[in-house]
Amino acid sequence: LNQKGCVVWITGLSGSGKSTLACSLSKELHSRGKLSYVLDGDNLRHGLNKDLCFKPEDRAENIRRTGEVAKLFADAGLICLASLISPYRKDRDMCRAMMNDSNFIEVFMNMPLELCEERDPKGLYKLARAGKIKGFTGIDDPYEPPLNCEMEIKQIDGVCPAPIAMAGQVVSYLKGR
Ligand code: GGZ
Repeated sequence: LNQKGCVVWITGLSGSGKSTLACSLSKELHSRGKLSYVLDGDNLRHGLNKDLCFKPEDRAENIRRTGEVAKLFADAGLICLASLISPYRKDRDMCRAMMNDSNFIEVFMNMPLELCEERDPKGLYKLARAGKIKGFTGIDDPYEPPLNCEMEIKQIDGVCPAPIAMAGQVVSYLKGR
């Protein structure tokens, strides 16, 4: 296996396209003969992290556990793609601190809240606006954007890059390091 493991940590609001990027990136890496594994916040909350809710301590624990698992995958030589809102800077920095800094690539899905809310794939923003979900990130819970992330994905002239283009950006970055 001619590859060095690492963690690509994808952070951003609900509906910003984290899971879409992770999925597209995993396909792109596979087509290049690279082994990857996706750890998706929403999925992990059905198993490993099903005892956790969304208060700050629980989000911190969600991210800590996922970081530890991601590190194991990276140690095994895989490119681990972790897609979690991970709204708090200190939680993301804790994951970075768990591993060799050069093995942690933080990717910020920098999409405007308005876009995420308009997409609202699961209708959660609507529920949050109606007060039926409390502590929803971006509505009545904070999101702290990264200050020093390795990569940022954003709209160009108001247009969101296609998943394949976003994946291409990350692959180029990975190749360059
Ligand atoms: C944010 C919430 C909440 C609240 C449920 N705040 O877009 P989704 O629906 O499919 O993914 C979101 C998921 C967030 O899980 P994470 O593990 O990524 O969050 S964190 O990193 O903050 O621990 C969203 C759904 O769960 N969801 N309630 N209150 N997102």
